[in-house]
Amino acid sequence: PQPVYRFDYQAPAYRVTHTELTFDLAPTATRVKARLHLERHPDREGGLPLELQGERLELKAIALDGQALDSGDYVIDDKGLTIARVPERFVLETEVEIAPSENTALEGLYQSNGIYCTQCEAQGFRRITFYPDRPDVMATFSTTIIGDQQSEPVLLCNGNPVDKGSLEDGRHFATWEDPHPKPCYLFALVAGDLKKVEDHFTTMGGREVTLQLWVEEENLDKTEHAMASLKRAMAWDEQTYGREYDLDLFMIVAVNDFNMGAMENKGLNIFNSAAVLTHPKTATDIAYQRVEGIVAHEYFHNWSGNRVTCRDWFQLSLKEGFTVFRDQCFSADITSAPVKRIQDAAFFRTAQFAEDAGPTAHPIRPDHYIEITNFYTLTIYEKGAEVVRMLHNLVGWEAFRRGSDLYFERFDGQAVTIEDFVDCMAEASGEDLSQFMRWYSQAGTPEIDAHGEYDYTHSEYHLTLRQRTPATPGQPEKQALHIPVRMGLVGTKSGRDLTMTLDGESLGKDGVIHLCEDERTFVFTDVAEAPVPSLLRSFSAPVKLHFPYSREDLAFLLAHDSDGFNRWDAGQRLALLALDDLIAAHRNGVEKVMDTRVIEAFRTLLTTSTDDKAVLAEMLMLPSEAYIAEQQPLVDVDAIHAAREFVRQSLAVALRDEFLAVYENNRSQVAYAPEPEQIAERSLKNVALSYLMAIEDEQGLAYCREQYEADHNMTDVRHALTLLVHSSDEALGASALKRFGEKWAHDPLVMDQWFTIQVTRPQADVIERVKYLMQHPAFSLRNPNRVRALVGAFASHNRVNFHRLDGEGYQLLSDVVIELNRLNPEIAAGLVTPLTRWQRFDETRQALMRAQLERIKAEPLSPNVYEVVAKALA
Ligand code: HT7
Ligand code: ZN
Repeated sequence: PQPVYRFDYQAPAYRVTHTELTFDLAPTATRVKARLHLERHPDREGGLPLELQGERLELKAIALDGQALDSGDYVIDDKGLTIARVPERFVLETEVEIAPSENTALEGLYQSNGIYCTQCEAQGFRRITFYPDRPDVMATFSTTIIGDQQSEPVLLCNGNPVDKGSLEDGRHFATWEDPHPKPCYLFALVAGDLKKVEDHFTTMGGREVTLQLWVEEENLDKTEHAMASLKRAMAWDEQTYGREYDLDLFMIVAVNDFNMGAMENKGLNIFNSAAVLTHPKTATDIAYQRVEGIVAHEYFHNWSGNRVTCRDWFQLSLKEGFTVFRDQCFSADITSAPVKRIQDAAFFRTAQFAEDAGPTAHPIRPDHYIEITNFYTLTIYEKGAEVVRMLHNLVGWEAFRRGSDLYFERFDGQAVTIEDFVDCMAEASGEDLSQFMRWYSQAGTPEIDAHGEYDYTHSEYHLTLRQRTPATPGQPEKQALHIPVRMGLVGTKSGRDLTMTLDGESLGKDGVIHLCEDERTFVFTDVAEAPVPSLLRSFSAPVKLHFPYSREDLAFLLAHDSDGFNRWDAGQRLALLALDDLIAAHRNGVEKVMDTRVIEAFRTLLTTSTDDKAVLAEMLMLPSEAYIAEQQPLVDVDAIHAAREFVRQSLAVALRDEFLAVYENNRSQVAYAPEPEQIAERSLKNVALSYLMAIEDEQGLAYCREQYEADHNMTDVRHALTLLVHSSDEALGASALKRFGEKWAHDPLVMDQWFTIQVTRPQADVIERVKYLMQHPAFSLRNPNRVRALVGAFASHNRVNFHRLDGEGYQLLSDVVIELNRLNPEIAAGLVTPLTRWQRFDETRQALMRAQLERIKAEPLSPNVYEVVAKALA
């Protein structure tokens, strides 16, 4: 497969001003008629051939300006249709046949549980009809859908419904018009037996918008939270960004088979059912929060993505980075801002840092790709959002908002670039952002080596920061980035933030310093007492910060830092230092000894009263095995697991009574609501229960059983069941697990949780369990949620077993990847990721992982899997 290069961009030779589509639906023989109103692009010369993309389409008819074309007038190959000679302005009519029921890739038009639905981003529309399938071709659409009255009573499309009626043979039709020009990746169609819940929203301009949520009938009782989230998101976008919804109807449809979380099609968002359905008995707090975030994210795309879209797919982070930033701020505003930041940063530092350090590392704006669906990555989304966040912090909210207004106004209805966005921010703020732009082109995680010294004689604090970014594939040399470091100096005597003065200017007690060169020393004057620096507050830049903190420094920051994020981070760093020693001890066969400073720090946390239970719960969680591994030059999965277990158990033994008290004080059983205070209590209580179960404490076990049997809400039930099933005595959880599986056999989203709980068991027999569960009637390789819940969860969240020294875990994953490569290349390419991260394992594991990658590479591969595997082996 050939790569596409960013610098090869050219405006399209022809643009489409209006698109008329007619779908005559049938599972194996859907007919799609297209009437495209085309004209030469003003920036391109005349006489160029018309090139339309099209894949897996059977052409049935073709006419230009009403004249049927001869087979000699055009060429069709596996990429599309080319007509050598066309006029300056013309109408092209085509009719093709496609087979939605055979579409297992879930791109284009497919059937999910009998429901017809589409997924066109990034390049799925070319599986529907011949079209210039690129985001810079924006047209108005008029679509007629013909379906069976019985099996497809509901016929939905983008925009507004304008006509409907009955036809012969039990068929009926609906016509929709979308007045907003859009690229074809935002096209959507849904047809099937769906039921709706309806609500309304009055926009700030007084427009009455009908909101509809379409689901299968049995899920009607799981829609309340998504609808409430949508209304909150609509109000937030008006208040925060001045963005108003622009149609009379906004629809969300839930489907079972979906490759990602959801899709922002204009006026008709299509959602993975897991990203929209909730009920206290079936969904955890985390699922509720995820639904809220995704509903908001897709809604926010109506402006950041749809009204203003991307010129080409290299600009993907233009819409995704900005929209993730917007959804993060929304969630922070309606839940707990510090906890949201801690959770986002913890995830980012584990998963995006690993991506940036691996063979598929790429800039936020890549220069080339083979398969664009492989670039829906944490780098494009999450690092893109971090960069927008830095921009926001650099220019300040008011200038950022002016820049955002300018961007939406200047580029409304256009397909633009990342420069266009950053230029608006520069114009609105007057800042020179030219160096900042490097964040978009340079891959890899910058590392800052910092050290500081207090000069008692002159009352100065000297802080030196040096930046370096490790080489990444194709980018051996790196340039200095503009890194904003938010910080404070915490006085060791007072325990308070000291006022910072830099170059004669006051930075206040919490300020930002800018590292723009390779190295710089910042001299703070009038520093009245020796401080401990609190650096990179709120994770102000997506970098790794190394500072030679002593354990005493970290315990001090954990107790005194005014920044909640850095208090949490100090605890994580303290735990990591203790874990380092224990990992070494395990490897050297030396007796493990617990660092009492960690125990005392935890004791203080547990016994000091706090209003912020959510932050406390986060502080009591140890760094994950994946994050610990991220810090190690050579990953020893067994030592990491053993060390972390040792810390958990030591803390539980030493602080058993404190954990019990926390559990007992936080188990109110009020009616479930996904509200921040309740979520915080549940989270704190369940962290305490995890510690008690780490030592299988008798009282803890009794509480755990009680919590499971009380069946109050899924958060508590799932947590208790996980602890029982993951305990060393398998019998403890066996009966509960069986009953859970029987009770929820009818609910695929709950069965996903049942699969995940079992395959993340740390005990050694789990691989057999994974294989066994793959034969379970509730499992299907064709459903991405099932694959992620079972195989994905095993490979990513059961590190000791996936990395088993006999290579069985690797073999299992590659078997699945090979099979899935034929069915759903996009999911297969994502699933292979853990195998591609072989570089920091021991030689034996490296060889085993590479052998499986070679085995996969020897297969006839989709471009998706090929690209990932080839990079991993390069
Ligand atoms: N913009 C959407 C991306 C998406 C997608 C991409 C490739 C293949 C399938 C997909 N489904 C959705 C989702 C979003 O970021 O909002
Ligand atoms: Zn998005």
